[in-house]
Amino acid sequence: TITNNLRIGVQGVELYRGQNKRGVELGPKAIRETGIVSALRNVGHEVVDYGNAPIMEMQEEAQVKERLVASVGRTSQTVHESDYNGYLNVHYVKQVAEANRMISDWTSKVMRDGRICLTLGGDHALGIGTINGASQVHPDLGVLWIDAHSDINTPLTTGSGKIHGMSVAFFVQELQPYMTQLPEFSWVQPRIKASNLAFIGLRDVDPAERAILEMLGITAFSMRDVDRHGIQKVTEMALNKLSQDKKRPMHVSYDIDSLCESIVKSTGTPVPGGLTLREGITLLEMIHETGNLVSMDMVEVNPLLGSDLDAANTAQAAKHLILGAFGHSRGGMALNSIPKP
Ligand code: HAR
Ligand code: MN
Ligand code: MN
Ligand code: MN
Repeated sequence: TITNNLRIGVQGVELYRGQNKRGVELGPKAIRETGIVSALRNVGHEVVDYGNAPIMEMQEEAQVKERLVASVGRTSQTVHESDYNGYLNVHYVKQVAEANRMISDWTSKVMRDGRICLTLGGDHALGIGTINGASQVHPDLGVLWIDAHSDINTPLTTGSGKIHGMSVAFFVQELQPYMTQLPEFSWVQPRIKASNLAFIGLRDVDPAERAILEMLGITAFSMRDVDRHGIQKVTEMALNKLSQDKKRPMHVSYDIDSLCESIVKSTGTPVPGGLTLREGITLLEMIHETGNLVSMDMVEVNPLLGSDLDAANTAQAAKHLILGAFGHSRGGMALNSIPKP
C-alpha cells in the first residue's frame, strides 16, 4: 500500500573523487538548504537526518573548501588527476573505494532501522556504496538508473578515468567476468542481475558502454525513447521489465544531469536535450505509486558551477524530484494525509 507516513532516513555523502570538479561535495548542504527534510515531514513522513557520512578526507576537505569559498567567493577548479598504478587509468581508486565502503555500511544500517534511505550526493560513484548496502538488505533489489550517462564503463573501457562513469559496472553480476577486479573494491558484492537494472534518460553513451548494454541485454531508454513514447509509457515499460509481479524492492539512483542542461546548469557534465523537470517528477511519482521504493540517491548537484541562481535552481529541482518520489501531490494533499500538529 502507498502511504504518506513512511519512515525515511536521510544521509549526506560529500564524495567528489569520482570525478574532477570540486563543489559536488557541497551538494548535500545545498539540497538540505532547500528545506527538503521539513518538506518531507509536511507530506506526512517521519524523517531522521543522519547527517553526512563520516568520510574523513572528504569532510576535512569540504570544510577547507567552504572557508575558501567564504573568503574568495564562488570558485571551482579541476583537481589533480592521479593514475592507478601507472597502468590502469582509474583515478582516486583508494579514496573512492574507502568512501564507498563507509557509504555501504551507513546505507544498510539506515535500512535495517526500518527506513527508506535517501542519500544526498556527492558524485555518482556513491551509487556503488548505496546499492551494495541496499542489496545487502534486499538481495532481489531492482535498480533504476536515471541519467544522461550510462555510467557502465569498466576500468579498462573508461576514457576519462572517472569512477562516477563506472559505478554501474561494479554491481552488475554478469559483467564481472569482463571486469578488471580492483583489490580496493573487492568487498563489493555484485548482486544486481542485468535483468534487474534499467536506465532512463540516456543521451551520452560511449561506444564501449553501448556494447556492454547490448551484450547483457540491459533495458535502456534513451531520450529518443522518451520523445517517441512519452515519459509515462517509458516508465511503465521500465517498471514492467524490472518486476513482472510489481513486488521487487527498488533503488532509484537519480543523477540530476538526467534533466535538461537548460534547467540544470549546476552539475559537472550537463548534456542538452534531457528530461524536463515535469517529466522527472512524473517518473518519480510513478515510482512512489509502486510502493516499492526502498532507497534513493540524488546526485551530481554542484553548487559551485554556474551562477548563484543556477545553483539555487538546480537544488530546487532536486527538492521537487525528491518530493515526487515521496508522494507529494501536485494536485494538493488530501486532508487526512496532513500530519497533526
Ligand atoms: N562516459 C563518460 C566517462 O566514462 C562520462 C561519464 C560522465 N559523467 C556523469 N555520469 N555525470 O553520470 O567518463
Ligand atoms: Mn588520467
Ligand atoms: Mn551518473
Ligand atoms: Mn550523468
